[in-house]
Amino acid sequence: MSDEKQLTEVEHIKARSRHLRGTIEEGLQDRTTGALPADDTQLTKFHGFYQQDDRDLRDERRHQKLEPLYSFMLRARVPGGVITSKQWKAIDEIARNLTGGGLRLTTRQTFQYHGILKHNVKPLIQGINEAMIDSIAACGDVNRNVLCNTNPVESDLHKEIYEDAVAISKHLLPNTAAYHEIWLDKEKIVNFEEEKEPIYGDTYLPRKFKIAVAVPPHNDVDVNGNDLSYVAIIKDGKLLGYNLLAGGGMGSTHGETDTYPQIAKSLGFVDKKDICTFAEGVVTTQRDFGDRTNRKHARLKYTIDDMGVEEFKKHVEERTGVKFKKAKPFEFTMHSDRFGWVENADGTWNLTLFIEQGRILDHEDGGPQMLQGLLKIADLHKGDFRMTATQNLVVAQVAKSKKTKVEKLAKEHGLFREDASLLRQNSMACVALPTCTLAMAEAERYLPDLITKLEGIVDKYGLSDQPIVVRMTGCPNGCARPFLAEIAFVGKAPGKYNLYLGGDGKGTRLVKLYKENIGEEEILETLEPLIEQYAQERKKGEGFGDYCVRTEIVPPIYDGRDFHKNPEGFLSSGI
Ligand code: SRM
Ligand code: SF4
Repeated sequence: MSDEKQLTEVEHIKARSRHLRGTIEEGLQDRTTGALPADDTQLTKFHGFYQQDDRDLRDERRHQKLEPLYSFMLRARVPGGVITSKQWKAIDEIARNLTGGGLRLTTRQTFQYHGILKHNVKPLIQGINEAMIDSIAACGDVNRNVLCNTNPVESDLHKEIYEDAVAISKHLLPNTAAYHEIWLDKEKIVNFEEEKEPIYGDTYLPRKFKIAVAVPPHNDVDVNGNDLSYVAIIKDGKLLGYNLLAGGGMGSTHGETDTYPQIAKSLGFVDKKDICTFAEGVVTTQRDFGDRTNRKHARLKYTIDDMGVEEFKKHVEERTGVKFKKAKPFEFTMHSDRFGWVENADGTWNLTLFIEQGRILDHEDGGPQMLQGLLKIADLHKGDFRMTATQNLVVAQVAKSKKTKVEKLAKEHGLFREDASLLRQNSMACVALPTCTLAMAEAERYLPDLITKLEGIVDKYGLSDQPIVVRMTGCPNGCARPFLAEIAFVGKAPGKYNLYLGGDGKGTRLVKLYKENIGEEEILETLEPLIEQYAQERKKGEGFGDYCVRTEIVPPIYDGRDFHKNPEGFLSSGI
């Protein structure tokens, strides 16, 4: 347990928050500012929203002696990313009426609204709740949205696994009534001391916590970017149980080598009946042993690396009263979504749409009317929608008779992008500017242009049929999981990025820094000869990241503790 004196300020805010209530209600009433009191902005995360300001307008507002243009971003909690057509219509209406417009699909299978003014936060939360969607625990130091492989009805097994993901999510929800009191006007609990948080305790977790459920061979949920992952073990069409992996994560800080992205470590196999017991065991071990004195060292990956896997397992087993069994073999071969149509076991069809950087907008400049297109599809479609962990959208369980109409609508509204190259389809960027308070460089607004330039190079060397996983983030927090890509750009300063290479295209190996702090010209000058070499020298079926490792352009990194090391004999790895 951490020493009380050294606890971070956030720990104190949580402790005195009366289970996440703070003074959020009072702050909402204050119309003299568009902002909330600073302490409450830590607590609102647990309710699913962040205070932001438009960074494009900061200087102008400062010159005009105005406070920053504050608004809020709200993230919904949608385990496994499944939304009915009826719910889609409701979230669309809210986007039009109460936000800055549009929706943003995230890298964790949910959606965000941006640009919500303070007085609209409550009506918005009430609106999504009326549609049976909530935002509690979408952010904050608790377990967040549980990811699940996106084609859960492709077979009965997928459905069963999706239901397991939902069960884990429910089991780990905070118990506080604060959300219902503040946003849904439910009766207030008079004596909050009697309100118990049996899993989290009064100060919740030391840091955010993330869970994914994967169905091999698809690693579409990026198990290695999660604190805890369940990998379904299937034999002869039957779900035997899950291998558990723990301690994955992406966040790091430039120049601080004791922070690093990490690959999850194997804990062992657990029976299906024990999935929630083990989720609770891992979460409470992290609750009690995670570092509450330094938020940069507070994620589960550091708890496990400091304690050692065997010791960590021992603590979990003591709490659960159940032992881990020997991990069973599995293999991932795919990292990305499968675009286009796929038939389900029940004869219905799933259509995976490529939504570039997850942004769904009705463009003003005569560009695609994406929101409208999806609304029309939701009107006609009786199945559901599934958000993927790579910011794309599946129109799921489409009746065979509706396939042609759905496809036509998707094409007419820029949602079915047959022109998108494989490079583009496999690219992903985080939100970054203008809304993200932590962004050091552009990502979502810039990557599409950079991809166009990279497409030129890839085409020139005859590699347009080669999927290469390219990811960009505006800072090293890693929201688009760049450290698991084959080529990663991580923002350092406006227009400048660190270039990393060497992921394996399956999300099971980390990238390594290749060049630091470079702008577009140098990015293209660096990558072109490497891509040319790859085109000439690659082995059959060899991906770009694997080629970079085989030819020792970068060393292979399977443990984040090696992320900053520079082994001798490797070209440029010491940059
Ligand atoms: Fe993230 C913080 C956006 C997935 C690691 N992330 C943020 C904030 C809230 C900035 C802030 O704290 O003020 C960003 C809001 C930007 C905006 O304007 O919307 C933000 N993160 C996102 C999203 C929307 C990126 C996207 O383009 O889709 C993703 C929302 C996921 C969701 O629906 O829950 C998102 N963030 C991730 C992921 C990927 C994942 O979880 O699979 C990671 C890396 C995995 C991990 O957690 O290790 C990630 N976000 C972070 C971190 C670094 C955490 C760390 O361990 O150091 C921060 C900063 C922090 O927590 O202090 C952060
Ligand atoms: Fe913001 Fe950095 Fe996350 Fe991008 S990676 S959304 S810039 S915190």
